[in-house]
Amino acid sequence: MERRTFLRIAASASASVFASGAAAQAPAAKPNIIVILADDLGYGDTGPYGATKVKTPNLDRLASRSMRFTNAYCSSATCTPTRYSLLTGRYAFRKEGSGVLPGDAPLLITPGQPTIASVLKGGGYATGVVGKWHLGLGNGNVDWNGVIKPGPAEIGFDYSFLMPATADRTPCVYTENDRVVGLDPKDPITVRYDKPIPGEPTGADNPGMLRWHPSHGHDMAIVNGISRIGYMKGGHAARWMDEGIADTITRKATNFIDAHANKEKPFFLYFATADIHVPRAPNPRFVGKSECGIRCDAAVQLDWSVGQILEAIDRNDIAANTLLIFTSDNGAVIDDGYEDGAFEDLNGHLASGPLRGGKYSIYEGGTRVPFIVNWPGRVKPGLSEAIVSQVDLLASFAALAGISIPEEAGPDSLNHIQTILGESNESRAHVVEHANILAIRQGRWKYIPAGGRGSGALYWNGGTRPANGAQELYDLERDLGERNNVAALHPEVTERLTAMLDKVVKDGRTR
Ligand code: NG6
Ligand code: CA
Repeated sequence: MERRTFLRIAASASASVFASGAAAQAPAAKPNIIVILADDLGYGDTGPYGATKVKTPNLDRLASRSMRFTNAYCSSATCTPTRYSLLTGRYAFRKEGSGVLPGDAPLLITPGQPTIASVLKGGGYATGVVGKWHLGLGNGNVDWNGVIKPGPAEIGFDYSFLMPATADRTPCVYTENDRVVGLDPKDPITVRYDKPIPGEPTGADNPGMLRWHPSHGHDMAIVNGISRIGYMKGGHAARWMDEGIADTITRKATNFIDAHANKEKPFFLYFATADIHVPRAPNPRFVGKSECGIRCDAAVQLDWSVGQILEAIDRNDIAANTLLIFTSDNGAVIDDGYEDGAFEDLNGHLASGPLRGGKYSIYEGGTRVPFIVNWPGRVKPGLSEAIVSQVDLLASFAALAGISIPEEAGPDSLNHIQTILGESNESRAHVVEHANILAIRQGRWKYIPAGGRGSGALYWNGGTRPANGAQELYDLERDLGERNNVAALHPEVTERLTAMLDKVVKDGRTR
């Protein structure tokens, strides 16, 4: 047996020993772990997943040295629920109120509920989160001028630098470790979502002040000539410049790597980019750098951010000891509320690649996402068609680092670390897809039950589904684009998958 093969088998054997909770026999590998979570990046938006009109050289280089997955899922077709599931290892459909949150929502994850951050921290990691949060902060009624708690610190992060909600929601400021950055106390911040703040211009009343007009919603507070969701007053010195967001948060992320590389503790960094979510206002140095408009220019900027992370890894010489995963929080959307030309400038670019639908949609384009796993020396470059899910990261990272997790942790998080590292082709037994209805994928089959609320205006690429639609069954091996509903031909399969989905829902957990 080759030495490398032996080492790999030995390493994975010890990982599963730890996962099963047996006595420690050898020190577990505790690599640094970096998760880069892009926002609204579609399955087909990058070079490694077939894009040609947008060049992503850093992701191409990364992918050429990584395991690239073609059947990887986020939990949900929007942001908040996916982030909840990723961090807690619990399907968000189980959590009431885990839909897209307003910017003044309280913290969605209960302090004490295990998260990837708290589990790894408990296992000796230094933990940090940088970028888009969108999981709520505080207990309701946040005072943005004081200490904002509970937040990331209460669920396991030693360090945080956040955009509290989304780029298109107020407050348009950063927080660092529980406080707004750069706030002038003489210009305090007020945020509200229920009604306008007297004296503050809104997009609805001042279209002449806007760079782009909203196409849906987004007609409240005006910040940098862009009207947002939510109202805001004050905090002028602290407000972000949209064109500088990628620079700012990428620098905070690489600062975290520089500060924690090669220290006694390994580190976990969760870097959540604002790209390529609306409003798409990339730095001028990226404008016009793609052949598919402003949305793709934002993808070029995202690729730059990834390149900066790779450079920080190289500069600190930690590649051999760093597991890096690049993925997205939901599928692609073209018009997500602003008339920014994204649709007009598509130029044939297929944001969802070969998949049907996109963000918000129950079809594959909603939740099947890029997933690139890099760990030089440990993860072999290649392609994996195994079904994997972000919800498994908690249990899988814990197993990798030799940390046993309590029974109640990550109720839907299964240890699939060997598949994630490309050492096994074993798929997750099934995966639930969550949009305005739940669907289930098992092996080649994708089943969407009858019913559901239906979906409307923002849907594209065949993503629309009528309210109370008929049941749908697709054979993804033959019909990746979900064009031929074969439910009527395979009643035994629809029955089996109906029962399977019911059980996942009723049991309250899958682990
Ligand atoms: C929707 C917004 C959309 C986007 C989304 C959240 C409207 C009409 N649409 O409600 O623009 O902000 O919420 O996106 O307001 S996510 O990626 O954070 O889930
Ligand atoms: Ca998103």
